[in-house]
Amino acid sequence: MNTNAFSYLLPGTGSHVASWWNDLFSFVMWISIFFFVLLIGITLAFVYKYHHKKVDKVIDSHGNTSLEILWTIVPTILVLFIFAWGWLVYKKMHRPPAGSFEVRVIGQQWRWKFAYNNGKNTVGELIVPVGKRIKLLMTSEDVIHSFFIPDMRVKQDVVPGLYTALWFEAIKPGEHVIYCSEYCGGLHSNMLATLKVLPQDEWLEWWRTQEKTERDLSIPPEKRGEGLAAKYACMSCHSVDGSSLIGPSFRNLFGRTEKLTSGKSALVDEDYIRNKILKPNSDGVVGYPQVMPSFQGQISEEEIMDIIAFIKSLKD
Ligand code: HEC
Ligand SMILES: [Cu+2]
Repeated sequence: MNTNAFSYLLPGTGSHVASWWNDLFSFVMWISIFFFVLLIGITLAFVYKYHHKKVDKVIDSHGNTSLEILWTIVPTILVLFIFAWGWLVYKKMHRPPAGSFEVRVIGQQWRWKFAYNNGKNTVGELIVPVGKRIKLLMTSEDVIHSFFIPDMRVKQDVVPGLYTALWFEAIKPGEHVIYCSEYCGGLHSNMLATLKVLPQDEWLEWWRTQEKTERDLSIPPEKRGEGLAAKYACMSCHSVDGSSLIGPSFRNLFGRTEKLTSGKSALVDEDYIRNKILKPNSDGVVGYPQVMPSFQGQISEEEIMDIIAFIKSLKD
């Protein structure tokens, strides 16, 4: 879509608002370049023209009214013009148009959760159809975050106890990165998500497929658990190969005795894992930050059992 001489300075262009924004940006850039060249050019020309080897008499100058009026009026008009243009683009990007498709966004240290009107939920992935106005209604469970999709040129604070909103309309299918752009704690930089823009028919198919509530019993539980650990993003903090990421590795975890921050020790059994998933910050493993989020209310007992089976299977 719409490219200009300064595209290489800008993120991708995912919406009409983004391309209007690009136009304004390049207008400001061209003006800056024009005046840079003009002013430096005049300065250099005068340096040359009035060099002391050429001119030995100092000219006594006391200002020039018409010049002063010119260089007051021209920049004033330009700046007001830029303001008006910026205001129009800002108005369009700021207010969600009526009839937009609504998705609720919940920020939590350190991930983005999305809730759709038909009961679907996703973590770390916002899935929308192309060519539809999407309104995001946003709040936070803990601290102030900021929801930022550079390719759409939209950014908005996400505040606990308050709803804020933003909107965009994607112009082509594809993927865009979503950032948290407000420092929100130790793992702020991990707080990424993906905006997936699907063609309308593909999106409808995704929208209509019922989330499997029945577990697929033809798959062994540890395999189901592996899928769930990926779905709930456990794997962004826990490895399966023995290496420590943000949390301890799942390899050879089951049956181990852990030292806890309270000074007690605990045997890693089924109950310990279940408790950790539901109430992680009560008493953590020594040597790790207490940053694991609670999955209370999001994960079912069956799913917890499958994840336990998965962790149990990771034994040498
Ligand atoms: C944001 C990172 C993060 C995510 C996501 C996360 N954890 Fe954790 N987890 C940790 C950290 C850090 C610890 C160690 C501190 C503690 O015990 O609270 C931990 C500890 C654990 C422990 C105890 C490990 C031990 O050595 O005793 C288990 C079990 C566990 N997590 C399971 C899970 C499961 C299952 C999920 C997904 C449903 C998950 N975690 C998601 C960060 C995370
Ligand atoms: Cu954040």
